[in-house]
Formats: sequence, C-alpha cells, structure tokens
Amino acid sequence: PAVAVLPDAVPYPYSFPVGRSALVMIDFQRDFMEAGGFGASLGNDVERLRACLPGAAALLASCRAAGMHVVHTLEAHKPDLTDLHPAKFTRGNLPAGMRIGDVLSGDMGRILIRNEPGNGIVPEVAPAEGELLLFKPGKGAFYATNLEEWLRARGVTHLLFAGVTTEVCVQTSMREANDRGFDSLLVTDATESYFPQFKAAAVEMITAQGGIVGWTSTSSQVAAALS
Ligand code: C5J
Repeated sequence: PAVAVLPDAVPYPYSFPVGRSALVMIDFQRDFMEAGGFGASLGNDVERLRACLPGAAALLASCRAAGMHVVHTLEAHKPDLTDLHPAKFTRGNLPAGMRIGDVLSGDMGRILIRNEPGNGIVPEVAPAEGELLLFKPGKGAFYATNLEEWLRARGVTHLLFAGVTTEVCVQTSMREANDRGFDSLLVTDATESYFPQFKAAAVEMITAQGGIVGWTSTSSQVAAALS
C-alpha cells in the first residue's frame, strides 16, 4: 500500500506513507545483547533483551519487503574518545574501575568503541546493503549525528522504532524525533529493557496524553498493515 494503516495502534490509529517512512533499529549491539558484553558486565540479564529479537527480526523483514528506508544505530565512540564527554566517561561504577574505551575481558574488545567486536549488531537483525549504519555517541540518535539530514534528504516524515533499551536510547531517540516533527511509532515487541517496569513505564508515557511522544503497536500489526 502507499499508506499503511494501523487501526489498533495506541492511543489511536496510526498511518504512515510507506515511501516516506523509515524503520530505526536502535543499538542492537553485542555490547548490550550478548553474554560477556558491556551490559552483562554491569550485572544485567541479557536474556531479557534477547526476548525482543524475534519481533525485531519480523519487523525488519516486513519493512524491507515493503521497500522502506532502514537505519541501524550503534552507541559507539571514536577510538581516540574525542566524541566522549568527561561527564559520560566518568559516570557510573563499572566493574574493576573500567571505563568506556577500556578492553573488556573476553572477545568483545574495547567498551563502546566503533568497530570493536562487541560493537557489532547481533546476527538476528544484521544490517543489509543500502541500509544506514549510524554511530551515535549519545543516547539519542539525533545527537551529534547526521540522521536528521539523512531523513530529510529522503523526504521521510514517519519513523518506526525498535531497539534496546526501551527507556534509554529508544525513548530518548523517539523524543528527539518527536521534537523534530517526525510522527513516530514504537513497536513494543521489538524493544526491550533490562528492567520490565521501565519498559512498561516508557510505553505508557509515550502514548499518554493523546500520544504526547507518539504511538505504539506490534510487529504483527505492522506486517498486516504492510501486506
Ligand atoms: C544504554 C542504550 N542503556 N542503547 N544504552 O546505555 O539504551
């Protein structure tokens, strides 16, 4: 269809012009999603995040089949750390005094550094040729990146969001998109958090007050709308 309609979206039906819409896959990187990665080293249960991979893979397949634009982001810093604020560098209480840029034990390489093994996207939702792979130094995908220009150059007006973690990088990116005038939808079975209560709260706050940040729906409803 030229316009896909999601009648059951929350808080009310959402429609998107397929040729002017992009799927934004946020930070499906090994750092957060695999045992032995940065997220796990902080004491998080990565299996919780992995539960959204089937939904995310299905969503990616539907959007690709419909010919939509696809963007994959990675939370990643330059190897020389020139894009890492001291405030982010010194924040937190990482195990054994570790910092972003340090080498994690195991095979993941340097923490949150571009092109290190841990900074690759998990195979279930790996990028395909022609899709944008975007390194972002912050939580939001629009901060210190060329994402907005890339979308505007393609006439994109609507964004579908998936990724990890719901309340951090996904919600931040969706709020940035909302303030830039993009109508945005979060696909709830294609996103996850280490903390179930934070995912639930993020989904609720996005759709509250008549969709103050945007809409939510599911990968099966998106597939039905695109078929
Ligand atoms: C976090 C992210 N949680 N991608 N990053 O630090 O949400």
